[in-house]
Amino acid sequence: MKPQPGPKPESILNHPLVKEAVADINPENIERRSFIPQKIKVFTTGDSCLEEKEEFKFTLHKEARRILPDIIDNSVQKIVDPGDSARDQKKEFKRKTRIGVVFSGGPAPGGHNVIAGLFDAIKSFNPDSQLFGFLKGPDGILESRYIEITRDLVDRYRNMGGFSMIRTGRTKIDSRGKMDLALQTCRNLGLDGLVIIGGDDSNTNAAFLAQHFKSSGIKVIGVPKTIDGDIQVKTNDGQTLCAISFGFHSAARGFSQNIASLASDAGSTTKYWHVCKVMGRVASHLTLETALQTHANLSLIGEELADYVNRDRLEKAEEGGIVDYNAFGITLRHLSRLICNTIVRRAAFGKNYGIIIIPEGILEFINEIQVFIIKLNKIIADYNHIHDISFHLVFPGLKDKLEYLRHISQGMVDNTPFPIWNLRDDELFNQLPSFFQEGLLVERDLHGNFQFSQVKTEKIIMDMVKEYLGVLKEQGRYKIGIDREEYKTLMDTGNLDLQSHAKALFKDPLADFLLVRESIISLKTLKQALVSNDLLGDEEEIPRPVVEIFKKSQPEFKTQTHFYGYDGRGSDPTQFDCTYTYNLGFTAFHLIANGSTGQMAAIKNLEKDFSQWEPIGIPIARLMHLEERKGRLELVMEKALVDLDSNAFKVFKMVREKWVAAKAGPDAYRRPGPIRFSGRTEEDRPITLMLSSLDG
Ligand code: FBP
Repeated sequence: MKPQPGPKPESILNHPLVKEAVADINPENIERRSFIPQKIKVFTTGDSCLEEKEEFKFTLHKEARRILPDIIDNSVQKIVDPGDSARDQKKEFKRKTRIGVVFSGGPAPGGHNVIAGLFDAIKSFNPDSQLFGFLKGPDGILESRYIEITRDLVDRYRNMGGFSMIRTGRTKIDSRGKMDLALQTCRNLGLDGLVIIGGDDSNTNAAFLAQHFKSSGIKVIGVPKTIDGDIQVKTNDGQTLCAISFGFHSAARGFSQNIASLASDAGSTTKYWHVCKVMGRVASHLTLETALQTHANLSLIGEELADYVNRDRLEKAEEGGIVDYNAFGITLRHLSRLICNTIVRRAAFGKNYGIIIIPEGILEFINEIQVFIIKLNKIIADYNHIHDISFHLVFPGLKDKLEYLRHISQGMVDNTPFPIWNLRDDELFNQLPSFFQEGLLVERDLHGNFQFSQVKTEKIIMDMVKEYLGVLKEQGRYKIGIDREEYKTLMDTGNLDLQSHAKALFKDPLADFLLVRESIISLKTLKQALVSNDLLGDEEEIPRPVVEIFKKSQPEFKTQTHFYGYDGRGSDPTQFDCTYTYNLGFTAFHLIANGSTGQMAAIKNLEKDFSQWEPIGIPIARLMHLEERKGRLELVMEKALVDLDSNAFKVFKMVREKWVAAKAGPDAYRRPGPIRFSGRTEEDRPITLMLSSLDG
């Protein structure tokens, strides 16, 4: 039969199925965009007023009082229903308002919903009110590049990941000149308020702008964004006001889904250790959450490692009546030993595979490396400052940079008796592999932060692990345990006596997983063991099944490395982040409408059920401390690190041995599944938050 002609090439694109197949959106996106998150009750009743919550206290930094005098006395403000009698007097809400919004720093899922919340709030009081989005981050403010945000635009991005609606950037508005420019743009636009959606540095910027804008009457409000989860606010007496920044949950879920899939691959092929570096510039919150989500075999928490004490070393020193300061804090070498320990223990039960999670910022917690980072920060910043030209422009290659460091160490640049980079630093630095030296010298970001994402941390650690495993293998201490049943089956094929051979070959001949004796590390030593146990004559060949068993016991350590960061940062938000951010948008609007400035919009009780959420404003100036930036101490909002006393960490510590699964039987991996929109398929808040809600 003659084949029927298909549709003509030009008309095939009009076929409904083809149209659907090549469309830019799919049913999941449509469902996402049409989802309207729940609003906190106070936002459903109309206008609001603020309750000053003087009872929440913080330790003030005197530098903050000096630099931010007009906002330092702000208190925590709770957004409450004014009650029917007061409602009509709140004309401010109905007034035609103009607000500007900007994304600052790395993307975090949920950002578009902050804008959607702001938009819905502003329009609900007066449809003529306007929202403007500054393009490509703070540069948009400085260069007066913005768009008016319309309903169409908002509807396209509701509940969708990324920051692509108005894009983002990392420029810091850090000089008087830049602040004047920013003020001019906001004045020209006739803004009543500016909302800065960003991380710790951007919220710091929001406070500085609030101070600078104070007399103009333009309000500045920050919104806690960052997947890193390091914006968390507690009062002096430990009450949680902001449990986590937005985007954290979605990013952690995105990473966890990928890591869980790797676990399933690893458990199937049993040949790779998957090494997963997970974002988080400094704090290990994302690693902790991902560990709880996936039950990876080994998850390193930087904050715990910083607290590390080498007990053996300490005891030895105490016996000798001395103090060994090197016993405190962890070194790269010691860290690699800890990782090897887990690998060797699992191998003993036939599991020469697994999952390791390494936080991106782990180097910050390793003494020897942290010292290098701080010293290099200062050297680079001083150079830029003194010469008014970028260090990286003048010394583009590694060789040039190393040469400059050598000059410093020899006192040729700074001839004080204590140069910041001494001969010992130079010697130690030169022992590092060049890829790692390059990483440590990488250009700092615009806020002066070390760019951990640019360093192959996992490579330096895993190279040391591989080297030490090689030593352990030579010493016969790294071996794969043989399943007893497998041993029996193999020996039966050669009609060999099980018990006498087991006695000669294995450490514990009665164990379920049989470990070949440490002394047997080659075919030669294997033969010696058989001969000395009268199981083989000098001239005889080793029986094939025994050779097979020996080969099976010899591990080959193979790794695959993965970096999880940009993918999770761009993922679509979870329902938790959708709802959280939508309400943050409302919070930011209500703070501005009530005349607040220098506050960070936040939701109290986020770690609890939605019915208990409370919108508040937190005084940013009161969260500041001094931190090293660009080689100098600067006033910035304090980052929250993993709290080793939190329930989340304590639970992790108590159950992690189970996840190592160094025993017979299956692994304990958990599959959290993808971020979905329909059905009850994901938990309603991060696991770390759920556990923290149990904190006293
Ligand atoms: P923010 O603090 O701006 O939210 O960014 C966090 C982060 O995603 C870190 O986890 C990561 O180290 C860094 O950004 C990477 O930045 P870049 O986009 O410059 O590569």
